[in-house]
Order: sequence, then C-alpha cells, then structure tokens
Amino acid sequence: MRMRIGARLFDGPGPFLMGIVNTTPDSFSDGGRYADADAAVEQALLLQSEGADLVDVGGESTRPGAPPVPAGEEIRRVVPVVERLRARAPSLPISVDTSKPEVARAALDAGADSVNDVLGLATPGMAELVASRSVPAVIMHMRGTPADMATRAIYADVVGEVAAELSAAAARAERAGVPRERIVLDPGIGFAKTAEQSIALLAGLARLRALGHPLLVGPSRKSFIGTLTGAAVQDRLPGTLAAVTACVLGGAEFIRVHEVGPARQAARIAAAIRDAVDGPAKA
Ligand code: HH2
Repeated sequence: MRMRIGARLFDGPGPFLMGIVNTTPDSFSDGGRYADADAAVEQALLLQSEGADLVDVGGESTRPGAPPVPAGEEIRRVVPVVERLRARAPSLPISVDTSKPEVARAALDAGADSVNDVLGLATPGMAELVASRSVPAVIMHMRGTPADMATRAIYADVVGEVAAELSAAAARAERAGVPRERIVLDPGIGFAKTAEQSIALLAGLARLRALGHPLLVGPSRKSFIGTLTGAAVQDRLPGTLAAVTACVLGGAEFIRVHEVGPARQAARIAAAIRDAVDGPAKA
C-alpha cells in the first residue's frame, strides 16, 4: 500500500495504528471523558506519543441506538479539537469520523486530512466532497443506521455479503470522483453484526483484501469481546489485543484502537510473525 494522508506517506503493509479521540458525551466506552476540547487534544497528543500513526476525531457516538447529533452540534464538538491539534501537531495525520458532509467540510477546513465514514460515503454530497478535496476516505460497512442496525444483522455468508456491499460502495464513490487509490475499506466490526459475525469477519479478512483496497479494522473494546468473555467495556484490552493480532495476521493495514501503547506492542509482534519466513500461510 502507498497512500498519502496529510503530511505522511503510508507505505508498506503496516500495520498503522489509528488512535481514537471521541469528543462525544455518550461514546460506548469513553463517553464524556474527552468532551472538553482541550482534554481531547491532550488525549490525541498522548496517543501520538504512544505511537499512533494517525488519530480519528469523532463527535457523534455510533453505539447501538445512539441518538443522531445535529450537524451544528457535531461541528461545535469536532472543529475546535481539529484546529488546536493541527496547531500543536503539524505533521500528525488527522481523520474526521463523521457521516455528514457539512461536518467533514468544516473539519477539513480546520486542518483534518481524511474522512472516516461509518455510512460508507452514502450520504448525498459526501463522496463528492471527498472527491473535490482530494483526501483519502474510509468506507465502513454497516446496514441501516446505529438506531436500527441491531435488527439488520442477517447474513447467509457474512464475509461474502460484506465484501460485495463494500465493493458496491467503493464503486459508487469512484463514480462520484473519488480515485480508487484513496479508498480504504472497513468491515465494520459490531455494526449490524452479531458477535459470531464479527469473529467471522476477523477470520475472513483475506477475502476482503482480495477487493484490492487497504483495510482498516476497528475491534477496540467492541461488544463481541464482552459477549465471548463477559468483560465489561473498560476491561476489554486483552480481548482487543487478541483481535489486533488477528487483524495483523489477516493483512489489515490500519487498526483503529483506544489504547495505542498496548496495541503497538501487540501489532509489532504480530507483524514479526506475519513477516517471518515460515509465517502464516497466505490466503
Ligand atoms: N467504530 C466506531 C466508530 N467509528 N469507524 C470505523 N472506520 N471503524 C469502526 O470500527 C468504528 C468507526 C465505534 O467505536 P467508538 O468510536 O469507540 O465509539 P462511539 O462510536 O460510541 O463513539
């Protein structure tokens, strides 16, 4: 993979770690802790010091059943963080986690470098905005919206169907003018997926890689870990690290995590195993 995001050229198989910076009062795992812009900036800088390759700033929770946030409120949460972080960390690539073109535009104007969209650039105007700003974008797979996705986790072949739907979303974005080489795909762990389906996707990353785009995966603290282990959301680091290992061995280039330091160590070891001469069989 070769992809420029802001000041940085991401070259090679990675894995590259995307540190999560939520400015929401209600995120499923860290809601409210970084609602204040300065605290969010400090959190982003801490993640950078722990080895984050880029950070993802979001102002709307996507937890199941989360109420939608109006664009104006999301802009008020995200833009001051992007502006201050841009000033404090000029070369740190900043992604904005939003599905609204108005929010993406304001964040890009404030210095963000890329867009991470859990609705896969499907909102009218979003793909066109990404195309016109010449920035990379993450197309994540979901069915429905966070309000109703839990009822839509019905698949005969989850890996095949997610691959087909991601491929269609990427083709739509390309038709709107987003160059193929700026599109990253994400299976959307936990988004309209049961725990079993999330595990199937982690096991089936090689089939998603066959689509020819870099992959991003976000397993951090997700509910499949709670379902399998009973761990409460704040106690899911060990399960997250196991999933990070699976992401690396499955060939994901980007991994989105809350705890970058521990993930860095797990990813380093997993990458060494991936790259060993007698490493895992390639699919
Ligand atoms: N997961 C969350 C949010 N955004 N974006 C991508 N591309 N992939 C993901 O898996 C993903 C995502 C949910 O996690 P979090 O940001 O911690 O929670 P919340 O949405 O409640 O703020």
